Amino acid sequence: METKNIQYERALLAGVNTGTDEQEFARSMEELKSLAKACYMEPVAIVTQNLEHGNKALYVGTGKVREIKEAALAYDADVAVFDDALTPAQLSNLQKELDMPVLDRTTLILDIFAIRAGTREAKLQVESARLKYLLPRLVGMHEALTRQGGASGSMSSRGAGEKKLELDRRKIEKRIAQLNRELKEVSAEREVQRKKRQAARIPLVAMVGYTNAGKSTIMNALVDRYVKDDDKKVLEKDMLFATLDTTVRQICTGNNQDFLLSDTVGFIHKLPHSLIKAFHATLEEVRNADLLLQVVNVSDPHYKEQMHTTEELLAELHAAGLPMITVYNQADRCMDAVEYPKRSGMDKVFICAKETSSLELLVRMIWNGCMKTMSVRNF
Ligand SMILES: Nc1nc2c(ncn2[C@@H]2O[C@H](COP(=O)(O)OP(=O)(O)OP(=O)(O)O)[C@@H](O)[C@H]2O)c(=O)[nH]1
Ligand SMILES: [Mg+2]
Repeated sequence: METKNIQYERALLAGVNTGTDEQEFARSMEELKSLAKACYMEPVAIVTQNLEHGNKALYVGTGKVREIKEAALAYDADVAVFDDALTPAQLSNLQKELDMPVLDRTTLILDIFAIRAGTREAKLQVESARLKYLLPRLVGMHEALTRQGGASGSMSSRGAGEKKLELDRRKIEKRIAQLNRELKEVSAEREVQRKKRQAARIPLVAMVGYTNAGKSTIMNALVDRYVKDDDKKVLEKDMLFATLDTTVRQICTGNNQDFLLSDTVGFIHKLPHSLIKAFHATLEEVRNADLLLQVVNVSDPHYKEQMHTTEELLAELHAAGLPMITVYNQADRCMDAVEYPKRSGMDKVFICAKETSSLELLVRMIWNGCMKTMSVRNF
């Protein structure tokens, strides 16, 4: 990605712990840091508070606002970023009280999605999600969106902010309606593709999981081994939300045991609802799958919480009841290879996406899983 000429904004991060355990809260704040960095911000200070409930008007308590303001001055912060989706009222009040641009976790995620969106469908989905999020917050967002600095791709200077603000609410609504129409067209194209695949009766295996778990790496490794066509590869990278689109590839393992594998956008804790809705079409493959592979980065100390987030999001997508194999990936980073088969079972497998023996084991498990589903469905 282009990184020159980027002016990093100094960000103060703030979060409220409303009863989750300390570790979980610390993880959420760590993740907020990574999100801020991915939006070309430099986190300079962190302010946190334990509250029973988030303050309705200000998200944090009144006294805490003063502390945030002082910290922002002391650390010369350009922007304050809060670890939850702020209500329109909270956003506008905080902006007034702090007298500085205020953003929230959702805006950061939407910003990263906008930076990464490559295909027409992803761009339409992201624009629609951002406008829907912006609409009720127009007044409060104004300060934040017209702020100086930031990445050439951030909400402030990408045009999606200021330009849209010049438009009135009606124009934004009109744009959302137009985006919805265009998305319907793209969705119809996708449906044609899906029907074709269903007619071919090749099982569809959908990878899901937390961002950075290794889904695209597995896709590429299987393409490398069984398809041998570099043009069919996708982007794999150590960054949040490397993948935003769904890619489907036919994996030709021979012996009439081909299957279709889909790689899609990764999940994250507190993924905005507007985004889940906007990515409905992209995630359609997941709902239509014969088998899910939940890819987990087992070397991440927080992998259990990440699995929990993935499972919650699957339920929201109405895909929770589908047959699933849990793929504990990146096992090479935390255990010896001899452990993989010992720990694997009927519906779980430990692998390293970069090792041939792991890939062979994974393919065998996938095919067994498909056979089971297909016999149940009388495929
Ligand atoms: N050591 C090791 N690294 C891995 C393994 N699998 C993936 N990685 C690395 O993990 C990082 C993330 O991999 P991706 O495949 O891009 O992750 P993803 O799940 O597609 O992430 P999103 O697209 O953001 O959802 C990359 O730097 C990979 O090289 C593995 O089995 N072992
Ligand atoms: Mg990916």
